[in-house]
Amino acid sequence: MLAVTEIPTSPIEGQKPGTSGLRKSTATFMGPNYLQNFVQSTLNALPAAQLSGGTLVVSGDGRYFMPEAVQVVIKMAAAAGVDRIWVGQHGLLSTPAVSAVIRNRKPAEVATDGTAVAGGKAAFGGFILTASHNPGGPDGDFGVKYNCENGGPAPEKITDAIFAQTQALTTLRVCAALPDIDLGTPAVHAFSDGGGRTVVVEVFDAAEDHVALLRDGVFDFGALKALLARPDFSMAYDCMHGVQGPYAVAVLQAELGAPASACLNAVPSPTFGGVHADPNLTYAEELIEVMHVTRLGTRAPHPAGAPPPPDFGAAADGDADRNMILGAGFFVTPSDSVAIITAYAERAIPFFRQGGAAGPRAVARSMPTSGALDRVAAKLGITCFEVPTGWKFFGNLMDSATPAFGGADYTPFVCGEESFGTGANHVREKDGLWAVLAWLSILAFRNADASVPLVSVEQIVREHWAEYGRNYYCRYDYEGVDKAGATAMMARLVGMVDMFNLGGAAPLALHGNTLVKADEFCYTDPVDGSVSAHQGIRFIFGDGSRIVFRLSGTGVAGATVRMYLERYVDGAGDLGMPTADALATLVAAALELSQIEQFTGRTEPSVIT
Ligand code: VG1
Ligand code: CO
Repeated sequence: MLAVTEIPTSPIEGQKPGTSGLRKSTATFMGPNYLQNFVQSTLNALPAAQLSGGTLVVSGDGRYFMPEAVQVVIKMAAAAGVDRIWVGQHGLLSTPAVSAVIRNRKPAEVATDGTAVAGGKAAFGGFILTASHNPGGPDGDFGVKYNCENGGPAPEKITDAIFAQTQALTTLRVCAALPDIDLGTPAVHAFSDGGGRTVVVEVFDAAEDHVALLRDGVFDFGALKALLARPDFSMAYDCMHGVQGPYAVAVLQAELGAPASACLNAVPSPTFGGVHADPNLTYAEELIEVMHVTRLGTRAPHPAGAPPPPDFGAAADGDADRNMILGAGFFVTPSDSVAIITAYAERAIPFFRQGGAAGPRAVARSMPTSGALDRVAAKLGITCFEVPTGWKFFGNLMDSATPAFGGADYTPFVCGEESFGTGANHVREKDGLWAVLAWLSILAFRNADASVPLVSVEQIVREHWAEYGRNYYCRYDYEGVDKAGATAMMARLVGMVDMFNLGGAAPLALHGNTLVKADEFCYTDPVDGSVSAHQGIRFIFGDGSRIVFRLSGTGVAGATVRMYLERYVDGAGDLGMPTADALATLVAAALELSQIEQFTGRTEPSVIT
């Protein structure tokens, strides 16, 4: 039953992991050996000592083709020497839950048929079958992320090794006789070859590890329960038909007593119900309507006779690592969200008081994320790291205190990205549910006295701006543009950066603003010294405003240009402008600077958020 079948194959072009995993159209992934080649290349890139007798996680976000892909990975992992394979029920695990499972789950000791299967190890890594915020379904995208033993996304040295394997692959190795596993029911399946080797496949409740971690190690569920019990408080969490549904139901309804109406679209669907499960102002259409927020993040007019919107709203992406936070008629930018969570962390979230800690010891944000977090860090007197886009760069900072690095201990730690990703070192992924519970914790902290009217999300954010100033912020995405045009545009911008730094006249239409710095962001990891170059082009102006350009590393068709805009106004300035007005001059400068219309043919971005 565990005999290994060798199947000849040949390299497939373009299997280079991007910002987070390999993403291609579903049709591409379903093509001959496409998934198999990538899985084999990943296994080949891992140390043999880890694979042999080791434990591996495989699950995904429920998208089309995922159940079949889970079975493929199980058979290939067994052939690579893995003795335990862990799968969430129905093949589901959110990305942060995979991280929690890798870090915390203990192996079962008895199989469902009574066979003793003691002696298993904790997991050394996991395959997450998801294209994350990309659309799903037969006409959408599929993807594979690989996470390492710390529970975090594979760093560049591993993804480079995987890519090298894809280019030289000759053989697939499969335990072809292993039956397909019934993923519908939690059970421990043991398969023996009669010669002393047993392979164990454990199917378990998808939510249990992650929920236990959040409940017992991070938040005060009692305080959250009290908030949700207030008759003047209501909330809506849009799971967008992705994998967050089972977790949102387990936490909000089962643990915290919220009504079923608090969870929208909470049953995972292979096509995400036909919506694009990306929690932003463009794609989370249903939620922004419920919350009375417009596509530009402003307050929508209250429809006559309609009930008031809930006090708190949130949305998740397909694999549930992202979050969008809304108040009634109010949008919280992800950059503000991570700053505000940090400001309240010590007071509102027990995790940040563990072991005598007085709040986070350090924070980090991706380069394009606004500087709102830096201001909170300065006030707290802690370091704020600026890393390239992509969660993998946060992991080393969180693990810095391990003996291998012998460095400073930066934990507890908060980090975030402008792209609706927020998290802490309780896992090594961004964690949408964590962000929602962090915001509920802030609300619970501010609203502990039920006899006083509710302090709203909007009030909390406005108070924060009054104290720290406001980083007006938005991002324009030009999705699926012609790749050659986008590349030429970026090359021209690099040329302008060079010219500026050589002291040449900056040929820039700056609308009255002075350019003080221009560069291509290059990051040297302070923990292991690894260097990541070409991480985005920055133009920084005299008043601290920034324009940043990057090409997406997660898009599938053509290229996606991201243009990030930021302007800081201090607490005494005008904090109440609509974002579009506050950034109008900067947007005009960015469009002229980049000539994006000439290069891509697009007059409008596809997403503004
Ligand atoms: C985007 C975001 C980035 C995020 C990445 C993965 O990458 O900008 O901040 O970490 O998606 O998110 P890019 O290269 O397209 O800009 V997920 O939720 O899709 O894993
Ligand atoms: Co995601």
